[in-house]
Amino acid sequence: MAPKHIGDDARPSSCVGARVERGDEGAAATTTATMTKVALILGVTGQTGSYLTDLLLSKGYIVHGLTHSTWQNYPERLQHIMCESSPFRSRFVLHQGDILEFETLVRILHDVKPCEIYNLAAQSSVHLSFQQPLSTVKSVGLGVFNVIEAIRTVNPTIKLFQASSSEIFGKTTVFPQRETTPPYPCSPYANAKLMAHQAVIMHREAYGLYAVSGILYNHESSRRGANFVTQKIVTAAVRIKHGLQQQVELGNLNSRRDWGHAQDFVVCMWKMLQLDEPEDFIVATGKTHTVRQFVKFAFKAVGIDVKFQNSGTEEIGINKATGEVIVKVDPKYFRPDEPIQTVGDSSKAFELLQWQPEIDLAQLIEEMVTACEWRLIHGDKRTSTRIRGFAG
Ligand code: F7E
Repeated sequence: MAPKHIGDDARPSSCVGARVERGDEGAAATTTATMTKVALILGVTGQTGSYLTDLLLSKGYIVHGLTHSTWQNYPERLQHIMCESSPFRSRFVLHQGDILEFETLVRILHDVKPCEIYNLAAQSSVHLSFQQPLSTVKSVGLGVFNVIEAIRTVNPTIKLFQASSSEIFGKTTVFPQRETTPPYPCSPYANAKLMAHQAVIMHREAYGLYAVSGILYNHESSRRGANFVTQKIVTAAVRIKHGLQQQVELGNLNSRRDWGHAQDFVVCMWKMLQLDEPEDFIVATGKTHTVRQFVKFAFKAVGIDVKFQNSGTEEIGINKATGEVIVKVDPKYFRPDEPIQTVGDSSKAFELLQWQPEIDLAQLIEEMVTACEWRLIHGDKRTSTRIRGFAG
């Protein structure tokens, strides 16, 4: 499928790096010309891709994004960039295609000449990976081989960021996990992510590529997809508050996750590509909470106190003020297996990148609730609410 370009006039003729040093013969002076950096984001229409786009545009980059989705209008999460009034529109180009199509990747790399590629493209639901293991392994595991081969074919100096996942640690008994913690994946998604993770290391060591993995822990925001537990809970809390829904059914309430904000995580991803030597990093908050705690916090944020009683599949959450059952457990949301707890130690990122998350869980929930309220009032369009605005 031929890639479709929106905003074709923004396509640059070249991009090899941020700065070019030129010796000025005769004048004995050196002129420093700054060239605009060009990045390619694979999986640009997802939550993380959209925040990364905001960040890179705010840093002056020309950003090309690849999405496999077909779209009628603008993708919702990129609407604030692609609308007529956006000052960033001329520096953003959207391409349509799949990372599993090698020819498409090679053609785009030839056309666009990126200096940085961020691979965020893949099926990202752990739950769905149990139902669709092969397609998950293809997009998550094989996709990165295609990207690396395209880089090797077109320009091996392109820097690659690969979105790895805390899911690779799976059933580890090491808490918190570090870059050196042995993996123990327990889902098709996690196995595929581990394959991609190892592929990055292997190609880096074998061919000297600048290819790195950020081991990303759960990262959420108002732009999170509805099928992930944080957005599901926040949306239910807001709808229950407004009388639009009576209760929410959830799966494993005991599961503990290290939840950060996607807007913080993209900063770390970018920093990872600015080093001289390629390194993998844990990207996490270091704090972990149960799904049950998240439920309590989210309902509290809309003014509802929840009390839990019973256990296992009989567990229920009750609105303390009214006595109504507003949370139930439905085993259909259980997974055949999953990590009991994820919590990451990102001290390496702090030491080498001076990165640490700035948005805590309370702020994250508040932002998600505000955005959800906004969507309820203004129809179902996703808001681009941000805590610290980058763009738009
Ligand atoms: O589940 C439990 C569920 O689907 C979080 C992806 O970005 O982060 C994400 O994967 C926890 C799990 O995210 C429901 O069992 C309970 O323990 O929001 P989630 P995830 O599976 O942790 C990692 C780092 C990634 O790499 C992934 O791409 O919540 N849970 N009840 C539920 N989860 C869902 N979805 N729905 C429920 O009703």
